[in-house]
Amino acid sequence: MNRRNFFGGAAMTAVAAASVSRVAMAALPEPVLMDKPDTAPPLHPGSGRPYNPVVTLNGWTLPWRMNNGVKEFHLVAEPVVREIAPGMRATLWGYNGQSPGPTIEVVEGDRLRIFVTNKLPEHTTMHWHGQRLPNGMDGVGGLTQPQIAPGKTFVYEFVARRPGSFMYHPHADEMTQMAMGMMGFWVTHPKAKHPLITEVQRDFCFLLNAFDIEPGSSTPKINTMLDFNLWTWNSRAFPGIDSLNVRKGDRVRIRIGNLTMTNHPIHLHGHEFVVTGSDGGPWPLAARAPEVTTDIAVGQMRQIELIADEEGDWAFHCHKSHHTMNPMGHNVPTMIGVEQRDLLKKIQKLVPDYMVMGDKGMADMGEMEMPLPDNTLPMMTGTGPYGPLEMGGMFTTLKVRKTQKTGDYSDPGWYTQPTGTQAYEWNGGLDEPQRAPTAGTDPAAVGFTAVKPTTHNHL
Ligand SMILES: [Cu+2]
Repeated sequence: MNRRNFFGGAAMTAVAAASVSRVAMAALPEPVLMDKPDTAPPLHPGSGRPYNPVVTLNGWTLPWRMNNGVKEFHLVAEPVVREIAPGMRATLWGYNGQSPGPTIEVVEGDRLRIFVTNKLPEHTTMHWHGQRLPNGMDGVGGLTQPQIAPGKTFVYEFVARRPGSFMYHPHADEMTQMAMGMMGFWVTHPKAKHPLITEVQRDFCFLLNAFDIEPGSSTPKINTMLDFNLWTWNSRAFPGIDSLNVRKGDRVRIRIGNLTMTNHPIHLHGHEFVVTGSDGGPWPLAARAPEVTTDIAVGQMRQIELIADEEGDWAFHCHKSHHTMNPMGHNVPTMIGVEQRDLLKKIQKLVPDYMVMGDKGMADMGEMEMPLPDNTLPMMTGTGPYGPLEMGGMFTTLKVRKTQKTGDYSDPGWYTQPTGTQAYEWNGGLDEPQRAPTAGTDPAAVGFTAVKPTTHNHL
């Protein structure tokens, strides 16, 4: 965080009361900027109503100031450089130094004033997705307000009327501005105990987004509709996405919003979870059921909750297998089972560096040391304690540890399985597997031990 511009809740109130004149207090809150893509620790409120803060995966929460009982935030729309994962940086548009912008956390009933300054080369607006607010604060350029021209600042004022998980994004040249990374998370905490909102020990949030950036370049192709090559969580791709680190027994909430152009079935290993709410608010108990995967459609938000009672490093990812890959060619023919060796000799006479790919599958890609163009990521990457993970994109892990301290979000490293609890290689003898005979063959003649026919056996 930029220290020069840092004003947390309590610090801000003290400064405002002690030394700042009424004129200065009436001016804009100085924008707080972030220069790193790391997961920031939770920002505990120093002023206003108390709440349990969220942790934004590879993101941060925007500090505010209190001004005569109104919470004031300042968002600056601007070009940013975002590290997608170590080795690749993207030229995006975002807010306050990053894409996505900072998470805004408020409490039900809070009176809000949000300054939005446009430092982009074109106009923009801000739409507060899912909020109950006066129509003129809804941020749809041309419909509810004039556009915010470059260099101008607009003010949005409303009361946070209902608790839940929301997001913000422009409603101006939307296709371009969202494809460039303009979005952010919003959490409205309940002001008191709520019958449908459980207290949790860990509360994570992130947005699903996607970019199409040609290897060797850094600016997204904004006209892409479906064929994106970077599937990201908060503009980070595996192995750039931090793990979600929790203590065994914690109740964990994960809030997810989808601002891509397709749906994402989000899947967690080793635990069941319940969808407890969406941008529509907390769900009635009768609408909740145990799941291990939940589909999040475009423009939707889901809150999932689980008790993290199984120790280990549990994969947490989008179940569309192409979304756990980094840049790849989708037009490459499948070569499984194709004998390429004779062809290889002929090609290598012309192109000595030519490599045969994928005659046994694509797993070799996970450890292949191929020269890449500048500024892109390997298609399958990441290394775990037992070798290449062969993943990319929308993939990370939920790390559950007995030893993780309350309030500690740091990465505990890789899990060591207790002796006797890991899959192992079989070194004993193996009989030839029995296979069903083809029709018209005498089972005895091919060594097949006939199973006594039952009503379900049509052999
Ligand atoms: Cu997906």
